[in-house]
Amino acid sequence: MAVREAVLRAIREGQGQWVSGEVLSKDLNVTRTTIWKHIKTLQSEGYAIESSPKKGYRLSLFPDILSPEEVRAGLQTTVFGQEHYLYFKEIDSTNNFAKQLAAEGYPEGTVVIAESQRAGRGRRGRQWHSEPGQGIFMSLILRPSLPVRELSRITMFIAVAIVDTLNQAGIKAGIKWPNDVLIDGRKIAGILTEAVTDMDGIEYIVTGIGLNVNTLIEDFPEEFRGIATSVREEAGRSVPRIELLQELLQKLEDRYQQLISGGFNEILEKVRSLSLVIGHDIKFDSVNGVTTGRAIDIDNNGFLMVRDAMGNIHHVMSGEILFHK
Ligand code: BT5
Repeated sequence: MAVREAVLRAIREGQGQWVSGEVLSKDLNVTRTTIWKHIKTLQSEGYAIESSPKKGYRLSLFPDILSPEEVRAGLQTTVFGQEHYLYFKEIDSTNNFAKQLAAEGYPEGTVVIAESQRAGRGRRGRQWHSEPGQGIFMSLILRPSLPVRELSRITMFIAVAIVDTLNQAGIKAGIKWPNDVLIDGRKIAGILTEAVTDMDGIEYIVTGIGLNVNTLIEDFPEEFRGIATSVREEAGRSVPRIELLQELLQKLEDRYQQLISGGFNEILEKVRSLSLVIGHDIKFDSVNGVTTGRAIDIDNNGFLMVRDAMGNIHHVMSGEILFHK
């Protein structure tokens, strides 16, 4: 057997454990430098082999990279992520890029994915922390024929699809209207929906999802450590992102189909049942500035219904919810 095959076989048989370079060189009767050269070649071919001067070599069993080859291989969706799946090791923001693509005419179902973002965005210019290689940072182009007033329905179906995906991984989560997915008060995912509209309605929508997958609490910037969580923290083990993303794209497509075929009521019911806001006293932005009231329901357009101290009902389209009690 050629040395190359023997090296590959030995580290494969190591099943993710370290295999010492010294042992390899003795077993194969070649110098350690020869082993090292073969490892280099294998790495350049794409094998995820780690090397450590003390421990030797280790082949990562799950190369957990969200490249089109890896993700599309088991993707069962009809449209989402199939024909147009744009993948970046690093980008400023997947939403920014997807907006450019949408303006150029890229179709519904186009997906932009990045392993890391230099300028991941939340709403109102806030930052989204994108731990390199540890999360799902994606944007999806949609072109629904919805009236502009129903735009909030988009963020709702996305939130439900994220919760569906987490459920599948054995994790229960709730929705903090309008765009946060939380577990025990900590944020696991955020949604950023941006739309371009004209007189006739919605021209296109780019909806961005940031989902913390394998980030450990200590890897978040200090200011987010008390408010953020991840799939890994909740499940107690690291989770292959490829499968999670395939599942997410499927759930997104299923829920979107439901939405555009007249099934928003079921989505709304689900949002109501998962809502962490309904029934709570909250502060919210209104035309009069910040007002307090009790969140009582979510209406048919996806607006939050809040009753203020005077008994007036406000239909809040978007905004910041601060829990009051
Ligand atoms: C959001 O905004 O929650 C929307 C986040 C959307 C991110 C995705 S990633 C792919 C796509 N490309 C982009 O550039 N963006 C989208 P907002 O509700 O404004 O929440 C932002 C707040 O969440 C921050 O001010 C922090 O408090 C918190 N935060 C930031 N990064 C976080 C993280 N990784 N996990 C949990 N919380 C985080």
